[in-house]
Amino acid sequence: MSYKLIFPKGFLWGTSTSSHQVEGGNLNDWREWEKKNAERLTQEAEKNYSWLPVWQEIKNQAQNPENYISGKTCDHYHLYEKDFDLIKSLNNNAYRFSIEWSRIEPEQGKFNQKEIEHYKKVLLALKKRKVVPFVTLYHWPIPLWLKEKNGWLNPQSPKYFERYAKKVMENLGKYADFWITINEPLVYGANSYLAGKWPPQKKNLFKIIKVIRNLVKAHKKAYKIIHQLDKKAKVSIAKNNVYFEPYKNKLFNKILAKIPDYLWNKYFLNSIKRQMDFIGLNYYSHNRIKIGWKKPRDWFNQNENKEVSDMGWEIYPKGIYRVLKELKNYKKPIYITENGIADAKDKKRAEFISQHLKWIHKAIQEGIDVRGYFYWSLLDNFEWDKGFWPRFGLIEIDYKTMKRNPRPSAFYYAKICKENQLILNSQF
Ligand code: IFM
Repeated sequence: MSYKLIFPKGFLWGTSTSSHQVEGGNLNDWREWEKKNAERLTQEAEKNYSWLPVWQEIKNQAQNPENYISGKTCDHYHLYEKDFDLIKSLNNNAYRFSIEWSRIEPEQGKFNQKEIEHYKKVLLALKKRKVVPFVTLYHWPIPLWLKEKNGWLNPQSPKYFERYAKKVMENLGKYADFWITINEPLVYGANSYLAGKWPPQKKNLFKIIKVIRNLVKAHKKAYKIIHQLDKKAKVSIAKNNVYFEPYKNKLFNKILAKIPDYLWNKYFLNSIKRQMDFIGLNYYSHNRIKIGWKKPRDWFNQNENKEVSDMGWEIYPKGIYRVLKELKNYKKPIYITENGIADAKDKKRAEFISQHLKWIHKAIQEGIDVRGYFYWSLLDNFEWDKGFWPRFGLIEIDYKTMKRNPRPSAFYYAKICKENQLILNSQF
């Protein structure tokens, strides 16, 4: 017996990417950092990844410095038309991508018209294929001039961002309705200013607080200017929320779980709740909360995880439902702007997608206004400090030839997109 889960009419079905991860040839703080840190990351690979079930398969790549240099990545900058043909052939009706700030404003206050034209062509290429664009303005790397000025620690940074957003809107505003100002502000802040893992590798509580505050201000300013320039624009952020599960459902852990839930899931959204027209949700996994110190590598509790991705993240589809239930309180439409799995062999991806969609559908049935789903990612791409070995793509990339090869799960997802429904063999 099979069960049909039908999604609301007009539901958006898409995939997501970000500029630095797929375009190639960017000149920003990440590119500089990669060059300086590739050797170190190679040396640390065994310590960082030998606990992963896929270690034997990835170790050569993870111990090669080239893995950590984004370089041309997927060359999406030049091959976007080809990629959009694939999107179309896979029945997607939406696509989320980011504009690279360092291309648009390579020097402070000087804008590169040629690069603006590039993104105009990108947007027109989507329009031609009737694909709805979701445009992210900022997905982590910053221009070099801003890096020199202390990046997001600079009190002027929200103003700089506002000026950049204004320029983009003046030139590209009429080609898109959905705008995401900032991708995953907390993930960025935590890795760059608290864990010391990403550029500029700070470990300082005061700095992360400052950065997050500046990101809140930057969003608010951008929200205002976008609306001034386009009344019908829909603006938000893409927020990575985690389901913080109280370990063994114990009372103490339930109370404890409220702390990360507030700080990680709610603080930023609460701060901008009057400046968001929808919620962009990025969901990947959950985390069990219990008392006791954990080494960073235990943060995903791999000892208790049942099924994991290549990166060791537990596959926990019910978490998306839990997170959605909480987001209901904001009374805004929700788009899942990212959800995906690193799975080089493509053995788990189709099931990952269907199980998450099953829980999303349940949330919709219970009155939560979810209007779209974007799988992360369209293409295999550069996974930040981990480099190229994690493979999130529905489409496999051969980085030597740049050949695109849709995986079986891409066709599975294409069928769901086409029919606007998911067919399951068993009920809940
Ligand atoms: O690749 C990242 C993306 O840049 C932001 N969200 C999570 C993805 C997978 O780690």
